[in-house]
Parts: sequence; structure tokens; C-alpha cells
Amino acid sequence: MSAPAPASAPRTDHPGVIAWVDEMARLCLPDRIHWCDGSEEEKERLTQQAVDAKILIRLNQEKLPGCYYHRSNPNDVARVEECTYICTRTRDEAGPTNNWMAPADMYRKLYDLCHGAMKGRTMYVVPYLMGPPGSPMTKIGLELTDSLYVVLSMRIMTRMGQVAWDQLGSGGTYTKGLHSMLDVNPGRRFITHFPQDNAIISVGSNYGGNVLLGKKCLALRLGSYLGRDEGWMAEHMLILGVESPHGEKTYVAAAFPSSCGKTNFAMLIPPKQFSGWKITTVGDDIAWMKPGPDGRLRAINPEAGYFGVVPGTNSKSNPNAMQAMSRDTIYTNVALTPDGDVWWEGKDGEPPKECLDWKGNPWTPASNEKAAHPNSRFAAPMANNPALAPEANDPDGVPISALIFGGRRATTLPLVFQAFNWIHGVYVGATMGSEMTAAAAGTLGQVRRDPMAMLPFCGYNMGDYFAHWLKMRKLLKNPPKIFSVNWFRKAKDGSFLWPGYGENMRVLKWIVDRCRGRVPAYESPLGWMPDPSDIDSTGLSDTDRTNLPEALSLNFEEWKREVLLQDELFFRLYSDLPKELLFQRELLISRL
Ligand code: SAT
Ligand code: MN
Repeated sequence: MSAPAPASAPRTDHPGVIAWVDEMARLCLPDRIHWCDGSEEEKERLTQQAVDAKILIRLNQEKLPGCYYHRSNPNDVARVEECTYICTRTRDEAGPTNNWMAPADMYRKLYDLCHGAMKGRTMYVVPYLMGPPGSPMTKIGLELTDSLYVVLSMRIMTRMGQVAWDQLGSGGTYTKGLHSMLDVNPGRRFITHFPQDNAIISVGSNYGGNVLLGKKCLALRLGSYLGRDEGWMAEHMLILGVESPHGEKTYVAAAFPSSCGKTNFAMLIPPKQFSGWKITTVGDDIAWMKPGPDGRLRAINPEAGYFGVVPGTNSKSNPNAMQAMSRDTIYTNVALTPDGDVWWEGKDGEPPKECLDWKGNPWTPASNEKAAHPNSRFAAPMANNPALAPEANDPDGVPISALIFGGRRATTLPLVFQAFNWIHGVYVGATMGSEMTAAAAGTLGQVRRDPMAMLPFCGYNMGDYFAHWLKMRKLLKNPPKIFSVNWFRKAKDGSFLWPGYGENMRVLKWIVDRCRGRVPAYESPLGWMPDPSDIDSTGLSDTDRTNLPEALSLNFEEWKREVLLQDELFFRLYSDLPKELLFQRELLISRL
């Protein structure tokens, strides 16, 4: 066993922080308080403690240097939207798509739950930056947590430690975050946000999206709220750079719901016909975007790591992710092989003859259950990604030329189209629908409206959020063009009409060429669309080339149904919906 943690002294003289940590310690009554510095030495020591406490299992260090394995409680494997609350002063500010409780009531309820909750445990004080050090867009967060898994994951996912203490100084503004696992009981699981206090409290879970408070809670829910007040946007978007053989760089940001391939798209490797083209990753999940001095939209990735879905990842679907998770990675809820390696459905090679599944039960290829949980995840530092864009650390961010909205739709949505203008683009984003995935508890496969992929992440009234999008146009001299994509359309026989993955480069190239005015498009009722011959199909398989017209086609019957389905959301938001969006709906109907 390793020695107990030496008592650690506060690492800041920020009077507000000292007072708040003291207050929370009196509430939660931890045995010890550890102020994190983010050092290598601290990581080693805390990792050893996590191994001793069986929170982490050390993986085969020859195959996977610096990698560890974690199993969550089987009742705690995804975000839980029904336990997620936006506690604004009024219910109306949170809007009809968020759960709401009055702040005073929620504080009372959660302080009751937290009372004495850390007895016998350590409270870790985790300082972190969301955004590159020194960026005017970067925000500082502090997370108090009783979970070592959270501390070690935050060290991967954010710029954690002294760098954050330095930026905080003795008077900086920060987001308060309190997390306690309690007894990991779904009945006492609450992920709560207090936008007016810039505060988060999360209890009863130890799953990433619920407890790595910099990610969904700060960077999206509080971030979107702050962005509305401060004139910027916090979006559930990857950011990538497209580099042409001539060294021309174009940056795009793309919103897809959770578990719809954002990480794969952000790390795409172009097919070999695109020699000289290169995709670099700025971010794979979250974009903070603000009008720059040049009137363009500039984006940073607030995170420093990837918390990606593991199943289906292999050297074909995402070689860069395979590299990224080959070292210094925490795996959660995949399968564990006898030689200390990890396995999951869709990994390269044969399944192991035997292993332990994500619950720790013996598993063989004959088993009926999955070895890895469908929402099993890897947390890897972005520095491990061979395609990392150096601009990911640029405090000024990158200028965005295109915004892309994508869902998972078996029908209706064509492979790609371009919105006529910004307002139409906002309508396209607002009416996005997607089939549910394993990233959140719920009914798999059912189509739900997920505006801008932000339904679970918007920290205020969705109608006001649309109005904020419309307002942003006025702050941009040179706004990005807006596109819709769908990689998941199926033929009648259930097979995919488009191969996806690296081949998405072909669609991306059309998008880049549209942004740069280099390729024609025809006007369809949906927007500007490519003729199949406008999509570079050299080297595409015969089947895929034959399917391309169908992937790009518009089915009027499906669209009549689609417009009616969109009403489901519009009715819910009716009183807060900007009139522009209702006009867009009318225009679409008349074009159809
Ligand atoms: O689980 S997370 O919320 O971190 C990822 C996602 O659902 O987008
Ligand atoms: Mn996400």
C-alpha cells in the first residue's frame, strides 16, 4: 500500500476560494482536503492510490503504457437527462426542454444529501482551465470531488493544476463545482446547474458526462448561458482544419448528437485519392466561438482531451483515435483480457477467447451479452492525437468558414445540403432530429428533435437560444456558411447508402469548395445541393457510387412527414420561438 496523501495546504490565496472550500468542507466533512497541483508526481501518487483502492486496474504497461482501466457501477453508465436540472430563478428562463427547480429548493435538497457525505473520504480541490492558457475566451473552474477517478480524468480532459491557479490569481472569476458520488444511487442522482451563481452541483454519479464538470456542465450548460450574456456561443461541436495540397487551411465546426461520430469526423483520414489533403483536429466535442476583430467567427476547443465512445473504434474507422488511446488513457467499461489488454466490439482482430466483460463477469465469444458497454469510453490527452492541430493551443482560436449540422437519420435527410443563408441555417439546426444512441439513458433508435445537438446541453430557454443564434449574425461581418449532413441514410434493404468514415472527406471537400466559391450547386427546396457529379467519387466503390444519387435525393412524401414532426418541438417552444423560424417553416412548406 502507498503512504496516505500528505496533508496539503491551499494553493491559492484567493479569499473567495478559501472561504468556499472551507464552507463546502464543513458541509461534506471530508477526512482530508487535497489541493491539486496537476504535477506528474501528483498523478503518479494518486494513480497508485486509485490502484490500491481498486478504483483503477493497471493495464499491460508494455502494450498500453500509462493506461488504466475503470469499471463504473452498472447503474451509472451514461448521462441521465431526467436527473439534470437548470436552476434559474424562474422556470421560464430554463424553458420547456429543461428540468427546473427553484435554486433555493435545489440547494436545500442537495446540501441535505451532501451533509457529511465525504466522511472517511478525501475532498480533492481540482482547479482547471477550459481553453488555452492566456486566451481571452478561457474560463476557470474549480471542482471539489470525492472521486479519484474524476481527479485523474479531469487531469486528462482539461488543463488542470498550477496553470489554473496561476490564471486565477487572488481575485479571478471561476465556476464553482461540487461533486460527491454519495453511494452512486440512481434515486439520489442530481446534475444541477445554477447559472446565476456560476455554480454546479453533481451528486450520486461517477460517470464522465455527469461528473467531469468542466465538460457538459461548464463548457456547454453554463457556457451557453454565459455566451448569451457575453456575446459568444458555446456549442456541442467538433472543430477541424482541412488542409489542401497547396497548404490552404479551412476550419469547420460540426454539431452532431452524442455518439454520432463527432470524434471520428474530427480525426478523419482522407481516402488515398485525396493525396496531399490533411485533416487536423482542433476539438472533438465542444466549440466556444466568438466574433473576432476581423468579423469572422473564431473558435477554441475548451478541452484538452477526448472522452470518446470506444466500441466500433478500430484502425479503419479511426486510426488516430487508436493511437491517441494507446497510452496515458483511462478506459471505462470496456472488456478486460487475461493479459491486461482491453477489448471491445468492433476492435481490430479476433475477439479474445475469454475475457471479463464491463461488469467484471467472465465473457466468451459465445456469450449473448456485449463485452464492452455500448457507451464505454476512453479518456485520452489530445496531445496523443497524431492529427492534433497545433492551433488547438492557440489562444486566438481558429476562424470558422462552415458550420455543419448532422444527425443520425435512416431516412429523409440527404447526404448534404447548404442552407440559403444564416437564418435558414438556424432553422436547419433548430429542426435537427436524430435517432437516440447509448450516450444517454433512453429509448434507442427513436427519432427525437435535438436542436443544434444541444437539447441536453442548453443552459437556458431553447427559444431564447435560437434568438441568440439569430442575433449572432449581426455581430459577424463574414459569417460561416451553414450545412446539413447525414452519414446514416439507409436503402430500403437497411444497408447504409453512404460509406462514411474517411469517405466523408468527399462531402467535406464540397463544403470547403462551397465556402470558397469554387463549386456549383443547384437550388432545391431544402437548400443548395450538389449534383452527384459535384461530389468527387474517384476511388469510391461501385456500390457507393451507384448509391450516391439516392443518398442525395429528396423524397417529398418523407419531407411532408418531416415538417409535421418538426412541429412537435415547435409546439413545445411556441411562446418563446423567434418568429423568423416560423417564417422559415412556411417558406420551406411553400418550396416543397
Ligand atoms: O458522456 S458525455 O456527456 O461526456 C459525452 C456525450 O454524451 O456527448
Ligand atoms: Mn458530446
